[in-house]
Amino acid sequence: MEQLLDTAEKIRTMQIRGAGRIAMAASAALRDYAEDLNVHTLEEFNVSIKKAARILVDTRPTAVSLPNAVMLTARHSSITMDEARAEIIANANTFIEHADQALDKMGRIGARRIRDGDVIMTHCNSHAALSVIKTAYDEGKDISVIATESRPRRQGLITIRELNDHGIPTTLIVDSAVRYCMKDVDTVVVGADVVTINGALVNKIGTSQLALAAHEARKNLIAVAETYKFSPRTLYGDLIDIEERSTEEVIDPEILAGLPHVRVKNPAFDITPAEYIDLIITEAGAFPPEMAYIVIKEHLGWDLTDME
Ligand code: RUB
Repeated sequence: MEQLLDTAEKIRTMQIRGAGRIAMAASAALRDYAEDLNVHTLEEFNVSIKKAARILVDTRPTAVSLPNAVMLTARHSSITMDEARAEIIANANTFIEHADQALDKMGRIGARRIRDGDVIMTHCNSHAALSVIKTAYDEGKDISVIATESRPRRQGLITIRELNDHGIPTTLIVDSAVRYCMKDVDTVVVGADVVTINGALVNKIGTSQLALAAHEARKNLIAVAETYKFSPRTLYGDLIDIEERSTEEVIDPEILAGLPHVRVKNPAFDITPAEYIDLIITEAGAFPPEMAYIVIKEHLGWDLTDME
């Protein structure tokens, strides 16, 4: 349990972050927990797995990759404890392998949409978006990137380091420079925390501003999302829970304490409607956002009635 709690804490404090990495870490944590779980009956085993799954899912509320990964890992149809344990271990290994391969596949599929000479704008730090950008570059395309800082956690600094290390010419901008710089951009490429049933994209706060500016300037916006970031929950009308993070990420608490009439809001994600998204790149192919339902139904690999 200690190891699982450690992973949960790392996700909560964002030492492990990004929807894909969170999903893989949670799946691995549940696998290791199941492997070491020392109980006597299948019932006890199931109760403990359910509790552990809850701890992981409760760490961050928005990225659906987390509950999807946990559910795909924890489900089993075994009637003995040893079989259930083996099934969960196999589920996790399959999920993690699939997630790893998905990044490569999305890179190759997405890179086809990047032309020689393109200037790409990206936001926050998305392994999926970076896979597309790096693959296009590795294929010999002469591209450059405009990366946003992504306040307040400044994940853009991780992105520029990664792009720099890959040799890709990169310009860092503050988030408020997005619209001003859009004239220089050919394509916007971003990651995803959730793709909803109606093709809306939930991603780092500010993504919808990039989308609005891209739409206004008639530039394409591509979202890159593994199929496990599509949300079957939204099929049942569930609302997406947008994470509100600590105000301390935005302003020094001592300064805030001296401003009794001021309150601070720190939403971590926002929602971009489908009409601002030109294409969603998944490991199963490139889809218009209107096809989100098909992706959920055919590629997520579970029975949707499970969700009821
Ligand atoms: C990260 C973020 C990323 C998506 C996709 O937010 O919004 O764009 O999670 O990332 P945070 P990836 O830093 O708050 O976790 O493509 O790596 O899964």
